[in-house]
Amino acid sequence: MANSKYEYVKSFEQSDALLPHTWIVIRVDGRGFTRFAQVHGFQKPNDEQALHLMNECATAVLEDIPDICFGYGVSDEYSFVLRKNSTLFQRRASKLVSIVVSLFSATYVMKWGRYFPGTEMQYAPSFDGRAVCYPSDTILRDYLSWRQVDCHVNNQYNTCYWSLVHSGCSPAEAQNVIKGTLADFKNELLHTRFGINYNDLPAIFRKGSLVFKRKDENIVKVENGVPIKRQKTMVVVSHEDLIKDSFWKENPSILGSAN
Ligand code: DGT
Ligand code: MG
Ligand code: MG
Ligand code: MG
Ligand code: MG
Repeated sequence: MANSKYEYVKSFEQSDALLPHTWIVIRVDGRGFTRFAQVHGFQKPNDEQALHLMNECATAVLEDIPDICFGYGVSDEYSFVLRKNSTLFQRRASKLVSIVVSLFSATYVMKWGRYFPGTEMQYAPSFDGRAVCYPSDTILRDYLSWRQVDCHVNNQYNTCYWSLVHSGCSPAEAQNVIKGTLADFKNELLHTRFGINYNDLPAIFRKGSLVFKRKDENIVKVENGVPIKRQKTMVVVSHEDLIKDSFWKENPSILGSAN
C-alpha cells in the first residue's frame, strides 16, 4: 500500500523494548482493593475464595501465554515471569504489560460468579501493571523471595491484628499491642491468647500461591489391560516455600532453558 502523507505520525512512537536476555517480571496489583475487598465483603484478613479467584486468573495467563513460565501471587497482586530468551512482542513493555493486565482483569470478572456465587460485583475492578528486568537467576529468585517474605510478614501482622480486633480490641489498641514487635512475640501472642499455632494456618495464607507448568503422565485409556499413558503439561497451583533451593531443584524446568 502506498504511503499516505499521514504516515509520518508513526515516527512519534517510541520504542519501549525491554533489555534482551533478562528475566522480565510483570506484576499486576488490584487498584484500590482496600475498598474493593470492603464493598464485596471479603473475609479478614484473608479471603480464601478471593485468593482462589486470583489463582484462576493467573492460571489463565500461564495457559494463554506460553513464554510465561511462573507466577507468584499474594493478596491482590501477582508477579509473572517471562522467559529470559522470550521475544514475545519484541519484548515491548507496553504490549506485554497491557496484555497480561487485561487478560487478568477480564478473567477476574468472568470467573467472579464461580467464587462468589450470590455476590453481585458492584463495580468493575482494575489492575495496574509494571514490567521489570532482572539480569540473573539469583536476582530473579531474590525478587520472588522478597514477595514471599512480604506475604509472611503481612500475614503474621494481619492475623494478630484481626484476632485482637475480633476479640474486642479497638483498632488502636490492637495496633498498640503489636506495633514494633518481633515475629516470636506475634507467634506467642497468637498461641497463648487465641490458641492459634501460626504454622497450622492454611499454607495459601502463609506462603502465597505459586503457579507453574508441570509435565504429568496421564492414563488416557486401558487397552487389553495395558494402561496407555500420555504426557500432558498441566498448570498447577501450590503453596510451598520458594525461598529454599529445594523448590527450584525439584522443578528445574521452570528456570531451565529446556522449554
Ligand atoms: P493500590 O494498590 O495502591 O491501588 O491500593 P490498594 O488498596 O489495592 O492497596 P494494596 O495493593 O497495597 O493492598 C491490598 C489491599 O487489599 C489491602 O488493603 C488488603 C486488601 N486485600 C487483599 N486481599 C484481601 C483479602 O483476602 N481479604 C481482605 N479483607 N482484604 C484483602
Ligand atoms: Mg499499592
Ligand atoms: Mg492494590
Ligand atoms: Mg497489593
Ligand atoms: Mg490490532
